[in-house]
Amino acid sequence: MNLTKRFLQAVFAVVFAVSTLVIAAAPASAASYTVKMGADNGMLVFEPNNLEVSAGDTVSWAINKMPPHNVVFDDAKAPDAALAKAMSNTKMMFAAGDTYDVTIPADATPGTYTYFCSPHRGAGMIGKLTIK
Ligand SMILES: [Cu+2]
Repeated sequence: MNLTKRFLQAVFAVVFAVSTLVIAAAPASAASYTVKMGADNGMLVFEPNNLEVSAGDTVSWAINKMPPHNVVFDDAKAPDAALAKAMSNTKMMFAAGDTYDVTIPADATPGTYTYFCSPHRGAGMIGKLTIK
């Protein structure tokens, strides 16, 4: 076997190994969503305030306008109270661009989970996350 052929075989092996890793790291169906906290016009809302997601998807709540904000799921009304608690971030977020990310677990109980921003709940800063 000449050296060129051996080299090409080695290159092919590396390319195959890397592409396998990339495929394993990024399931084809997973999607990413961003929810703005505070609309561009300064309204105290989540935008969008209604989102439908699947297991494996990631939702990123991002500080946009009128902070502080947080993301608190209403566990009393949730299809799965433990998941609602796990997805909550009661800590206040202040800085523009700060994000809070949640990846929907594979064993998530489907249904609609309602959440709110605790300082702005009364102003209507409420959102819905529906897990399919
Ligand atoms: Cu808020």
